[in-house]
Amino acid sequence: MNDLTLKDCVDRKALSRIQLERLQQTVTRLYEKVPFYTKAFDEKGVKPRDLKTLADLAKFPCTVKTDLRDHYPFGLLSVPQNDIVRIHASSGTTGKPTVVCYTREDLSIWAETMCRTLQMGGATEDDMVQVGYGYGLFTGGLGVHYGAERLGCSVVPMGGGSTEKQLMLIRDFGTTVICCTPSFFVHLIEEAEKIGLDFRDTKLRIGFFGAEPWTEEMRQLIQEKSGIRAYDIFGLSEIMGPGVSSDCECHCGLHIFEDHYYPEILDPNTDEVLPPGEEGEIVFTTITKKGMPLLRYRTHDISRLHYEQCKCGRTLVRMEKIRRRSDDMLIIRGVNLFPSQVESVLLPIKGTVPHYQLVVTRTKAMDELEIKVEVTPDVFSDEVRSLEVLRNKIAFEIKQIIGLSAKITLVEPGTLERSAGKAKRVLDLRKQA
Ligand code: DLL
Repeated sequence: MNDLTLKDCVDRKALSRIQLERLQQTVTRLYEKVPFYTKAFDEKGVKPRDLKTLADLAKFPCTVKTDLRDHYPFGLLSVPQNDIVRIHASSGTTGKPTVVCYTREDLSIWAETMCRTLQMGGATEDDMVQVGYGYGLFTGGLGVHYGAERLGCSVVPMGGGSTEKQLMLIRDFGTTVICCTPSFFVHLIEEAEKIGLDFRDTKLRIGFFGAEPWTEEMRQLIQEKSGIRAYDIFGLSEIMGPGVSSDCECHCGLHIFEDHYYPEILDPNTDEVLPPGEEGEIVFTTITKKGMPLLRYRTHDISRLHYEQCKCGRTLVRMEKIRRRSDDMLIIRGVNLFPSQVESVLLPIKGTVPHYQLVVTRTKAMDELEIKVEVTPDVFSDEVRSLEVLRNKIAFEIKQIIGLSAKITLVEPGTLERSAGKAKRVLDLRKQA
């Protein structure tokens, strides 16, 4: 066990002491250096000295995405601007991007937590890591890159997209670790099949997949089809980027690097802090960040926290895999639906491939759900009757498990748009009506 892995196994009492000390420093810093927080603390009637225990954090104000937008681009810095050595931004669907800034020390912590992520999945300095996340303002590429370099791996900064080249490098360079979105890796598997490349005949052995929700069913499918071990990696730009938490070989939740990112679960409706094990919105406070620390940042991601020690020996709290966001719930004819529920139903059904899209429309106040599903080439070339059987089976399962009647459209392999970044699973056309 090396020094960094030891950090994942620290005694929880000692960890709480470190967290409290770091939290106290963070609230003091925010109150003194960031006018937005000075005002927010005063409005809530709290002072940094009110944080005497970890539970006291609940008295402090939360931060939301629009706060970052309202202070675009550099209004939330807690250091002079020339201490900032890197800037990233996440592209919102509307308006200005959300900007995040890092000092040299922040980048070092980020590289450390990303390095711990890679180690958790069994990567070592002997690995060759192909970074298939986008470089640029998105945090995926550079975040993983510096973590892999910190570990001492040989890093291939491939970036997103360029399917053929990705496959060529995997084969020719002998890439052992790939990092990209799970949906893009599924695309790579399919394209590899087309050119007769079986990942089992390459050196590829581990994948770190994240930046979008993916199910346990998808993990199994990826592992079966490619022969590699698939790990979930979570993060968000506002907090740091990839490597806020990640799963270990037990796959029973993602360990949060709690010595840097302090988590809470809130009831999204009442904003109350929920006890361990209860489901709610995960909220993070950065406790070591200097450039742009954030207090109680509302992620909209829904999860649960489990504090019991993991079988892997790590003591770091585990957050359940994110299957949905509080803002991606579709309400169709009164039934609540999350895109990941559809994924869980579809994947075990033979003849389908893991590319699907939900199209929601409204005709005369009536919501309609169409699920477009790609099928395997053999099913598609089969007779009409077997397509009909498959369509009925999917419709039946969706109705049984989710409680919704949906129109199922089976489409030819390769028809749905592939993304090199985050997959677009939902087309909600009701808003445009
Ligand atoms: O997606 C950072 C990242 C890059 C994470 C590469 C992992 C790998 P943002 O673009 O700011 O940052 O998006 C953050 O993406 O709040 C979640 O909703 C979602 N997300 C990220 N990782 C996962 C995951 C990057 N493993 C938002 N599972 C988050 C589910 C994820 N959702």
